[in-house]
Amino acid sequence: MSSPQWWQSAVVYQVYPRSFADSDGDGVGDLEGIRQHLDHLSALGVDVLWLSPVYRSPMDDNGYDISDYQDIDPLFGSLDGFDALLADVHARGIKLVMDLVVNHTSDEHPWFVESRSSKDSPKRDWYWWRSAKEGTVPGEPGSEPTNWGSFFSGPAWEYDDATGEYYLHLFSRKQPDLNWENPEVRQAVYSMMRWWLDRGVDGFRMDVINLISKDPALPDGDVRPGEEHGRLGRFVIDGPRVHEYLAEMHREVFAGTDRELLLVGETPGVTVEEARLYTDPARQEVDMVFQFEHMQVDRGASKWDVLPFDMRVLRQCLARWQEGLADVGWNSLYWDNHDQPRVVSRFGDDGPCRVESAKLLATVLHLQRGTPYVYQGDELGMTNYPFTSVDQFDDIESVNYFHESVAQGEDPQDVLAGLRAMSRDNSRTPMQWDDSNHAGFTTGTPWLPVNPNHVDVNAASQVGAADSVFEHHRRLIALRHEEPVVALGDFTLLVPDHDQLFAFTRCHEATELVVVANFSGEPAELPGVLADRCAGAELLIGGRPDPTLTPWESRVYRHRSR
Ligand code: TEU
Repeated sequence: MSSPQWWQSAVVYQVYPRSFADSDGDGVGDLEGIRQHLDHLSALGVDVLWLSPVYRSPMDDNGYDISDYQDIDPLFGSLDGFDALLADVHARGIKLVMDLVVNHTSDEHPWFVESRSSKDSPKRDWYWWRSAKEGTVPGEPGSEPTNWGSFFSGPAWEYDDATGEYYLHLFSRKQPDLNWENPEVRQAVYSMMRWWLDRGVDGFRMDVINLISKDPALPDGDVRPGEEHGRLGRFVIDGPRVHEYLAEMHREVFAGTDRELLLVGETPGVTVEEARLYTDPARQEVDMVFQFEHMQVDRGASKWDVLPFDMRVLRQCLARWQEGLADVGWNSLYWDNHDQPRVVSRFGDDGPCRVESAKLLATVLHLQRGTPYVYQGDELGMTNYPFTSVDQFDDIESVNYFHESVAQGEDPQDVLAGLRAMSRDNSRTPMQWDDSNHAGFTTGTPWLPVNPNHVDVNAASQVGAADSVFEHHRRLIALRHEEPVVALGDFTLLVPDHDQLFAFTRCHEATELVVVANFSGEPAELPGVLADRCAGAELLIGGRPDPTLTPWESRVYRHRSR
């Protein structure tokens, strides 16, 4: 990378508006609630606020189904309220990035309503309409144009009586896929993006942006044993025209602006090789992408089939991404977001070592090469929710999966165990502000239950408390701002075969950081090679330079003038 970019030394904080702070007592978070809690973000020291969708939406997928891209849903506030929030965020020197969901719209978006109205509609081709498979009866099970299964269970095609054709939806049936092959669709999206930039937003987190180009032949997918539908990944992930579309978007929307913007693509299924293409600055597509490989290290046959966590697999995966994007492109670093369970419960210890393991995870996250994303509550070490029944879930993916699996004869308790570990609702329970009723999130009834551990795990008890997870995050964020090696240094994995330690160096000019993390509930001796590496260095983060690391202890050493 020629000259450093502002986002290399930036930290992003993701807010899931439904669950952050409710200002009006309806049990759902809103824009005014976010505005009232900006002190929290300033105290943490983050540079960018990414807002999950707040647009007008029927909320089938909590706002990832948009029916008006240029309005705010009344549940969250209004455009005026949005402008007020943006002004306050900017006044604090923080940027605001919007979620951009343009692989699909809501089925209630006027574009789709028109498209669905007749085969001759001028917007018919804005979505993927196809007739039933040849020789089948339209509308009957098995007549879908392809055998693809949707990410949210069931077929990826929905039959529409009005015109006797099917439309494609990779996600819920209320999220029809836009047809990016049609240049009018692309222009409509770009024009909407320019409208938001003109309003003052500082970039976009682009939802499933690597799914926008489909193989136009729409071939059937492989059906794995025990599965009802075919896999569609090969035909929609990193599809044939995706780089062309992103380069066009860049030219049409971002070229010529001298503003500091952040463009981050969410790219499930992306490989290192593809990520280099998306994020190579010379290609002018996006600044960085979210890869998913490290979110699959504990995954068996499906996302609900949870394997025991093995740090060595995680370490190898992350190191591969560090090395793969070392000379070209850039990494987004994340453990959590609104689609993942809580990392302390997943890769750490949400029992006795919750605080230590949350700090270790923060250390390893913030000090890799890339831009860190902190999801609301990560900075407090929030944990998974102790779900006991399917009625406690709200998420469409979780609920559909439960019913489909049970209908296929699976034991409801087994299905529930998978949901308890992996459901997206684990990270969507309300933000834990204090130990009061509903954790200070709402004065009403929260839309999802508050984790009972809010009496111990909350912001009020951590902000300003020396040994807290919050202060640890604050420290790491400040270090990135003060010390160029954090943003710019090379990454080298150390002791790659060690069973407990995840250790690496970051080097830039005359400075070297050595990061050592004991990813286990047992003490770990510092091996000779690491002890040598740390000898004579300043212990920047961590209690004592003992030869033994305590369970889940992490340390950061710094050498000057190496
Ligand atoms: O997620 C896309 C994605 O690939 C997954 O994380 C997905 O949500 C699911 O967990 C697959 O098992 C994005 C959004 O982040 C998610 O909230 C939306 O539901 C989805 O796109 C559709 O817009």
